[in-house]
Amino acid sequence: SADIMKDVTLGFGEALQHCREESQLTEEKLDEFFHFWRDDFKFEDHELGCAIKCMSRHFNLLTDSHRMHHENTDKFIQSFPNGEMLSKQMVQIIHTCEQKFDSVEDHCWRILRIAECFKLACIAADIAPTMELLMAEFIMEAE
Ligand code: M21
Repeated sequence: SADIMKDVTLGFGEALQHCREESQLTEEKLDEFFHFWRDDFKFEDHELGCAIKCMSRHFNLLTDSHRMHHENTDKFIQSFPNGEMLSKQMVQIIHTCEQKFDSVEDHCWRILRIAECFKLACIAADIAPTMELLMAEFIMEAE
């Protein structure tokens, strides 16, 4: 399942180029989205939350109230090889994280907290991809 998450991360990360301008995220702050899974990745910048919001919207994964669109998110994850094995679990993790931070009114801040919560829950559930796996695939795609 680390392999599935690798594909979902790289697929989701493709929206980054569309969202740099809107989110005002500088190249240095997030040169590649797969750094999301690094141990030292920092969930500090408001713009990062805005970028993830924009990327989610790019794939139509948000409702009008900027919450996860369950059906679209499930379909998005299922669009990756073996995604159906992980889609229910991922949607559940994100939903649980959403509830935890529901009182945060600012969309970018709330989504940033949800993203951090999602990462930690994936590591705990042993479905996070390894950096080695992500790097190898990223380099292959670039070649
Ligand atoms: C699947 C690979 C990376 C995904 C990272 C971001 C996931 C963060 C989830 C935020 C969802 C926002 C929901 C809004 O309530």
